[in-house]
Amino acid sequence: MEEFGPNFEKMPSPEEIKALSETMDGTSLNDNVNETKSKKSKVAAKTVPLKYQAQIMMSIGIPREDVHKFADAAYWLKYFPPVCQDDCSNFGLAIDWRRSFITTDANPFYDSFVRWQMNRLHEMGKIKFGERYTIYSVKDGQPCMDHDRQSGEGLGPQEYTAIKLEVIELAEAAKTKAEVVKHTLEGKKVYFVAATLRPETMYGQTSCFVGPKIEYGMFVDQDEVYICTPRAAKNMAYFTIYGLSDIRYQTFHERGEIREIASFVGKDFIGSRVKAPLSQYPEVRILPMETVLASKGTGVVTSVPSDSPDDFATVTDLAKKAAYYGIEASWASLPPIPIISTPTYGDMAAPTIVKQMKIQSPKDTKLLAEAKEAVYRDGFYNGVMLIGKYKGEKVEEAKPKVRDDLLKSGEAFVYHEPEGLVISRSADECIVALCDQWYLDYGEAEWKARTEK
Ligand code: ZZB
Repeated sequence: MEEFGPNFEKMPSPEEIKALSETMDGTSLNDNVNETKSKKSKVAAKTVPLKYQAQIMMSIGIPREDVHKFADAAYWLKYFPPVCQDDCSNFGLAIDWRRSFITTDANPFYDSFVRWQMNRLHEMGKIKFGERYTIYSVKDGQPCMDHDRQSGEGLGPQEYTAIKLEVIELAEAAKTKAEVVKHTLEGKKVYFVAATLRPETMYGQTSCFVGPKIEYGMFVDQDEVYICTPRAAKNMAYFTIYGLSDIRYQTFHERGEIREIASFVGKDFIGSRVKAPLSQYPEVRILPMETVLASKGTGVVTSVPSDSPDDFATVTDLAKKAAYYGIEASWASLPPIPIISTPTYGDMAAPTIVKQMKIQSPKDTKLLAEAKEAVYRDGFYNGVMLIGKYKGEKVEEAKPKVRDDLLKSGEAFVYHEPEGLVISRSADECIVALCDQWYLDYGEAEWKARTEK
């Protein structure tokens, strides 16, 4: 125990840590040394900027002269189990340690058990290889799983449908900024890309929102140009794998290649005319929405005031204060279209609930969140389509069909991003990338049915 346990008496002095960091990259960590010393744990390693493994090890009390021993992977297995046992005993846990064992190939018995298990699963066709959407750090050039994260543990990829709204005419301010790239744009279609979880509501689009202060870019891919936030473009750039991917439904044919040809703020686009797929209106306008988050989706939000309380509150406000927002009232006044019938809120769920809850403005964020939840639940589980190819079908059934149609027609593509902010230990904001990997196919229906018998 003595030999392997952490020796807090021998904690490195601030000078030692400073000296170490300086020999490593010439920078100093002394501002954080005291804080580091008081948090001897993985948490400390995650919350203070310790850059090297050696520094993290010393911060948890491993003497400097022992750090080099960890270069041998087997030494980790020798060092940590007794420390862990000690901590458990100090907690007062009653554990029968006779049953403890190491679960790597350092233990030949356990290793042969895992080999047997893997070979069995392989024979049964349950071990597969292929492309999977994975949380990924571009800086590290590899997937970033829980242990590699500074924050965002437990978060996975979130899938959206990215709707392509073709530009008919850009607003003057955006046109001026795009003037210098006129030649690049020649012969290409330009699209605003809106991320949605509700593809079945696209029949009811009456406008499309951008955050007036948010930064957007124009990104080129072969014959098409996309307008979205740079953050979203970075995600889109990793949905393909060279030579392997089925790229029909993807953007950015070349992995990792992001070609931003012009940048804008949302305000530049206000008033632009676009074609919204499936909408009953032949064209709709780009309008401002203060509550659009730059950190979510593409930063472009298509507006369905019949079924989204946020959208209804925003267009109502915009129409009322058109002069203040510098828009024409008519741009925000296209009547909502009844697209889904719900038992609780009728054919115009969003206007109904906004009235019922007395929501006054888009700034009533708490009430709007409640309204959204209620309308979403009622629409998804109990709603029936009033329009389109799947008229009369339940929303739950129509949703994937409408989505497939949009993907097949090229009016949408699949978009993934992390469900929340994920930062790697190397301080990189992670994205979602399509990666080749081995995986266990436990979840599919036929397998479940067989094991449940
Ligand atoms: C069309 C639509 C029609 C939407 C509807 C909703 C509803 P959630 O569940 O909170 O993740 N959205 C997308 N990106 C942003 C952003 N950057 N900032 C603010 N809002 C954004 O919500 C997902 C929805 O949030 C998306 O689906 C999009 O609006 C919006 F009838 O697209 B939706 C009851 C909701 N109805």
